[in-house]
Amino acid sequence: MRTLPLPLIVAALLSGCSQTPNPTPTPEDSGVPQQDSGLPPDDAGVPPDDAGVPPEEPLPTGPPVPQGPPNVPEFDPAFPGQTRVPAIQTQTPIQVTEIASGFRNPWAIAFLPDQRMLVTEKPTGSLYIVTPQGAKSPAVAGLPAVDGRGQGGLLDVEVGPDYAQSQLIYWTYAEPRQGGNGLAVARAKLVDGEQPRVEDVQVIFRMMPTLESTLHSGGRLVFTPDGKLFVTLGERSILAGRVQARDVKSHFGKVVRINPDGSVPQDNPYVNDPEAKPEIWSVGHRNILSAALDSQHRLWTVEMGPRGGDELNRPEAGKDYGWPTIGYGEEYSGAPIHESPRGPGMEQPVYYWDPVISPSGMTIYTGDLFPEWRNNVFIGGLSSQALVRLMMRDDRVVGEEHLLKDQGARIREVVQGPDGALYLLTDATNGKLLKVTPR
Ligand SMILES: [Ca+2]
Repeated sequence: MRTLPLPLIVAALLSGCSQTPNPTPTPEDSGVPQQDSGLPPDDAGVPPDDAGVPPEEPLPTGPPVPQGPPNVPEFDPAFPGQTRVPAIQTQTPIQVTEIASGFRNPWAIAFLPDQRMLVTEKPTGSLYIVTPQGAKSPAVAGLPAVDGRGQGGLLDVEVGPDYAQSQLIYWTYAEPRQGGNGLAVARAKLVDGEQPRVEDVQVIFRMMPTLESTLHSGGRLVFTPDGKLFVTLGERSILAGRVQARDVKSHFGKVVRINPDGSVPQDNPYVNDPEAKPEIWSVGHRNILSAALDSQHRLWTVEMGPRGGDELNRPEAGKDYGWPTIGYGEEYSGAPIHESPRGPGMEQPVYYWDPVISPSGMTIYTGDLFPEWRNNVFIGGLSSQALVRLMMRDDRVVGEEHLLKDQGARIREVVQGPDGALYLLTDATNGKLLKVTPR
């Protein structure tokens, strides 16, 4: 084996971490699914940074988290540890406190600098300001109408990186349009007070094309420290949308990267392709409902897959994540989707779940309240009714835990608060805002 001088090894490692634009052409004829996908669940996910499990500690061993048999046993993982890693158990006793309830299918939490929270309600299109003690404001006035059917509605919310100066907040929603609907990203100035409102609403991004579908809107927002904004976009679930997930002329099934004013960063991977939507960062996703950055500021996502095919990815610029051409899982009807879970020119997921967890929401823990959780990935689980915890090493999953099963709740959102606690939303007509601390 050839030995590289140390500087070359370092250079090679660094180049592997860089965001070099590297467009991967995506054939338009690929990935025609055999049938419509029916009614799927949702998606999301996020892994850790460079830290993870300290190298001197032994990796977890033993059986995986108890779960049913795989839906598609004929699909083998591409590498050891791509699914069903050993189960792990949190040692710190956990306390779950209800902060507030009465939210109609809440979707997202964002913390204001004074530790109050913005909370969105999906079907009603309402946004609330909630104190750490659970007092809820009247619905913030001035938000545009949403198409609140199905997986649409008011989705994510983020506080702008320059909020202290600008008071700008950002949100995603299913925008009613002539001929259908589509995800939009808006921003506005939040005006606080007895009756809070937003002013100067600007739509900074519109997912195109417009299509009539109530499913797979995507919608997670992630700001990066260099001032860019990632937006995750679903493929609308119906066949007419699914076939566009690897087509760079469409926003469906993509991660996009924009500036906070909606303009296109000039180092995006497809800016020099006249056929492509220039906002595109990565292609071939199904419905990403979880997204977060790691300590190296790299984006991680979890997407709602088909039956037996939820996947954790680390989307890189210009790469193709394969949907609907490759992937694990099958249609909810039981019909096959993919001939193979892998194929040339398409990325393998870091991890997949069969059966699915139905991911939504994601955070990578950096707090002090649970030292044993540091750099672990937390993902909300809808159908799995769990808070999914992943222990990572070297960008691979090495341990998995399904927390809070005793709550019997669909977990839509998980964020870390400024106090190091985890804050969750449950998906229900009487949805709750929960706080997780040591007991
Ligand atoms: Ca994939």
